[in-house]
Amino acid sequence: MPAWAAALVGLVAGAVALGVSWLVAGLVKASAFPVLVVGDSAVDLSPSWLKEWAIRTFGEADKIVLLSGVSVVLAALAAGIGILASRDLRYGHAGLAVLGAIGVAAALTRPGAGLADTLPVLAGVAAGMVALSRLTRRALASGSDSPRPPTGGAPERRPAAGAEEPDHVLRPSVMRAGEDLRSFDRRGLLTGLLGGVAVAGVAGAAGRLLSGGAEVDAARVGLALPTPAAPAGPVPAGSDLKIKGLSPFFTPNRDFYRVDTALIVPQVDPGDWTLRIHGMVDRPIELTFADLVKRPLVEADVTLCCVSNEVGGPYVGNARWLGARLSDVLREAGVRKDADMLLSVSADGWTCGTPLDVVMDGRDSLLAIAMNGEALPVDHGFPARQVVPGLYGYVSATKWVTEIKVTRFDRDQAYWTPRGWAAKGPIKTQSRIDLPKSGASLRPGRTVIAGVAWAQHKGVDAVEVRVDRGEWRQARLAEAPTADTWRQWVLDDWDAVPGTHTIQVRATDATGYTQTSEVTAVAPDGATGWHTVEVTVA
Ligand SMILES: Nc1nc2c(c(=O)[nH]1)N[C@H]1C(S)=C(S)[C@@H](COP(=O)(O)O)O[C@H]1N2
Ligand SMILES: [Mo]
Repeated sequence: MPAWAAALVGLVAGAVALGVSWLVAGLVKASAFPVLVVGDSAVDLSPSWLKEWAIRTFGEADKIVLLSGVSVVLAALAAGIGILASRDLRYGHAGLAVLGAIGVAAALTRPGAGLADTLPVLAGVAAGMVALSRLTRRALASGSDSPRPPTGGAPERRPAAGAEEPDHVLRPSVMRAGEDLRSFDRRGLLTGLLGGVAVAGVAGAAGRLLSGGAEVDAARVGLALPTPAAPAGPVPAGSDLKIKGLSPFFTPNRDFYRVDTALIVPQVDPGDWTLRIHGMVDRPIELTFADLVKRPLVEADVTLCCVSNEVGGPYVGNARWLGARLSDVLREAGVRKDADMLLSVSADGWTCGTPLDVVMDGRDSLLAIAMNGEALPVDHGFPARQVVPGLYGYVSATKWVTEIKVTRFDRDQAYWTPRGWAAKGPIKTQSRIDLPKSGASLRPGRTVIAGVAWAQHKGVDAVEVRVDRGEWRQARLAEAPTADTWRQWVLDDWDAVPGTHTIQVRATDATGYTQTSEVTAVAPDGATGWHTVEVTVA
């Protein structure tokens, strides 16, 4: 069999393996799909610098890039396995077994994994082996089934040298396969490959249907949001300056940044969801979604921010959240005096460590079920997530939260802590220039400079702007309903003259602290420095 055909056999056998494992993953647990499990493990095992580089370079496309990379590697391996199998089927099977072993190891080391999580890999490898042997045999079918070519006959039948071979023309199956590919059956291979692709496609599609995304979407859309017991106060009229190009006061859900370690978003049915609160408490609690929704719900406007947000970066957004007060639920459970940390766990096993004193100090720390007037989008934690004003997301904002263990920082560690991030993550006062955009070409004359600034739970008191390292000038601040949200700001009388210009911003919070000019990296506890943009005026 020529190498290209063997490689195709490998690719299709690989597709069958993945299709069948997707089907079985749909039956057992969608997140057990081997490609995702291996991708998840790769994310967890890769060093922090690599993860930071990936987030910096690919931004929110990092997951797509990772999965594409895994797919390319898998395709290359499958093609190689096909070539091995064409030499000796046992080599091909051994190759599949090695991939399967990697998949099983990855599946078993995921948080909360059980033996059932290995079924998709095992089924996929078995299906891949069957497909590989059948396709390889099919491709060689005419070689074994059709009459032997004359030159392959027994010595006594071999014609004398130079003699004609009259029966050659009577053997169409040999002609069909071509002179140099005597035992290779193109048509057998083609029908086999098509059959394999069909099996892979049907199994994969069934797996997709079974993995439950559709049901969860339906449950989400059908959810009636209760009226809040404590509605948010009216948003002051001047909170949104409505300047084109400036971040709106409320970030629409579809534009809200997304950061998490989930390669596929956990699909959690609110009918099955529970939240278990245990650990250093007097009375462990288990809440159903119905229990949560029945509680008096609070509305709060809170600006969420990621510790990985570079100065001037996009990982910050403001929303109106609706949820139950986390402190009330914890008080019912009876938190012990010596506890100082909440270790929350998501449906997919991610963990987050939140300082208990911050949650209990009276701020609007929520178990949120809605965002900007609709049920939480699945990407943002449906059916329930934490929101704590003033803490970076990695230490506070657990999405798809299913468990809260009351514990101590000296006893437990959350996901990011051993990976080089600070155990506690209060948000640093920051400001960003939205207008003009960095690198913009502007006309001379009066030009609007505008942006947002945040110092959650402290409040932004002042924003200053300077051009070409000249005098700092006070920007005009928009209103903000509470200290927990960002504030828009604007300086609308900059007289832009031709040339290149550097615009910088810095905020001062209500504690009197002014942003430092010192530039630090996002790790371990958030970037510092002044956002700086360069523009050209001509
Ligand atoms: N389950 C889960 N929740 C999570 C994370 C995660 O990886 N998994 N990432 C956190 C981080 S780092 C941030 S910044 C916020 C982002 O929330 P968003 O995606 O809704 O903007 O979610 C937090 N909650
Ligand atoms: Mo984050």
